[in-house]
Amino acid sequence: VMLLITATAAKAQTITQANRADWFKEAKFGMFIHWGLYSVLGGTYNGHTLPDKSFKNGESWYAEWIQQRLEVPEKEYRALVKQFNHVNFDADAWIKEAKNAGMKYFVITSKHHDGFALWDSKVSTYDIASTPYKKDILGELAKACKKYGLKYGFYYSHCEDWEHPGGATPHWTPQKTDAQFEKYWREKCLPQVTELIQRYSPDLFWFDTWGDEQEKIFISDKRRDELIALIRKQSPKTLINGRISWLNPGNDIDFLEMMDNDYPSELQHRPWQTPATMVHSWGWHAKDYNWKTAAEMIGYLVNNVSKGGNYLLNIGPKPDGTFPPMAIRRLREMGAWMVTNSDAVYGAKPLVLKVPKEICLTQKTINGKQIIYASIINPLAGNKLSLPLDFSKIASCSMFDTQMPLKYEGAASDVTISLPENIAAMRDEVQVIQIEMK
Ligand code: FUL
Repeated sequence: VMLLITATAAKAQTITQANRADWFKEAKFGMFIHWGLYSVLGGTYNGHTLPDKSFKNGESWYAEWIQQRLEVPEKEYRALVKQFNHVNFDADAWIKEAKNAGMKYFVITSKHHDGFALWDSKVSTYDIASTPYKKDILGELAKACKKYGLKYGFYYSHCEDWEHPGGATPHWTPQKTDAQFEKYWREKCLPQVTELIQRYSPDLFWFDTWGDEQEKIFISDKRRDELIALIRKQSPKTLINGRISWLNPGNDIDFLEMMDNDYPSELQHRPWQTPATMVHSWGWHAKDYNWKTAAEMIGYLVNNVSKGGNYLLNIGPKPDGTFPPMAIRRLREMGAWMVTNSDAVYGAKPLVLKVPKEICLTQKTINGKQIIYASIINPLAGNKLSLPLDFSKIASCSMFDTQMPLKYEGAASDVTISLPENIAAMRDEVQVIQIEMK
């Protein structure tokens, strides 16, 4: 027993700033969920539908912003609590879809900007316990993540909170004073973050700011550090994202959060991820039919991995608690691609060479030999793939999934691989070329 205790203690002590994010760097692909009262409205209120685009005049018009964008009176929005009754919610089914798609972690909105808590919160009655549904959604998901081996994290809107009288609100609304915000911070934000840690022991916190004027005031470095310290003290394993302070994340965060749907074309020197949507909105918008294809999304995933980052792909579940069929089809298609091609993703490191952006390069070493994966994420003009590699060092080239050998020719730093004749017609699939070095 003593040994066990010591071993556990030793394990707990070994978590450091340097290694805390190790799992995250390997995970590459995660599922993001936006689910809350806004999902009940699905983008339409009182006969008005939000434009099915994410931005209008440079501002976000996402479905989860409906309360503010369509100016739903507070009383009416709050009454949605009584309609939150997702009878078909099945945590196991969600996480199984994530797992089969090849995802290694799962992040859900524990509280979005509207301020509604998706768990039974002791510091607010604006929570799941007040709904007819009542069940411990976050607990069931935690259990399912454990079962399927996924890491588990929470989005928590720590700056915007449209329910608490002191929480930040959008910049076009009257602003709170710092003293009011301080009250929100002490009464709701910090206690709720503590609740989430104590009840669910999350592997990750996804905080959210986007550089508004009021954020500069409300999320001061002091408050940022206070929140970080609170988490570190109670749960050293828990990762914290860069959006805890868009303007000044500081050095104590664990990974950078890119802008929404932003895919960098260069290697980043800290762990990072892109939060991305399958459509335009994050929360359910019944009329948002901007579904990206599975191939497009695989392309984003592969792009990010080749630049050292992750891809956190969002689904907005429907009001009955199920995923939209369009999302399920895409997840399964991505999963099917992963079955034959995931070697280019998992355990692979970026390879930095000067190549067109259609080509994403990763590499790994197997039995002492370097294997390069060149994923073609957008159709090339012809069937020739040119890479700045040394011809004399190449042992073989092939289509990765079928292992079909490919001819190649070239010189010291310029190799041309002949791909199948009509590969350019393959518009809806990401093809992986494998290059084995000597
Ligand atoms: C943004 C939020 O305002 C959106 O509603 C969404 O949660 C996205 C992931 O981050 O900043």
